[in-house]
Amino acid sequence: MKFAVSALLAAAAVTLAGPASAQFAKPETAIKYRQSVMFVMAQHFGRIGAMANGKVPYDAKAAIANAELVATMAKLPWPAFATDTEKHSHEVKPALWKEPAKFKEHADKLEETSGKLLAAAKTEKLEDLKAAFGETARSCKSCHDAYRKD
Ligand code: ASC
Repeated sequence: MKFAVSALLAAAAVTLAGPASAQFAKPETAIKYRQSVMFVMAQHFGRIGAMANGKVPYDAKAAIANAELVATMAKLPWPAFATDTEKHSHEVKPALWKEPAKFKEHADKLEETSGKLLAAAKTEKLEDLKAAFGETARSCKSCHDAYRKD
């Protein structure tokens, strides 16, 4: 299992450095894919945030269902930041392609924190959910601050 996970991570790292054609029909498809993933992830993350911030009543089952989706979506965007999407990307700072190791640290951090978010949701304790939501939100923000133009 450990081997399978590291093999997958190694494959992801290689894909990130390569062209979109490794997985997508064309660079524009990769961009649409990663934006769609981020959009869906934000919807489900936002539903957890609404509970964490007391805007909607805490519902442990809904929190778990949304956290499962966030944790799954968090694994998906990275190969879609393929090198040949750079010249089509108007929303990304060029630093992303100049420092792939740093970008991968951010990606790994989101996968880690969203995994913790799911574990926290499963404790069915609102306090755990709040803390893990905050930690995950900080990992979203630090990557956006580093690489997203706005
Ligand atoms: C969201 C969303 C983001 C992050 C970020 C966290 O729900 O759309 O980009 O959380 O705001 O700081």
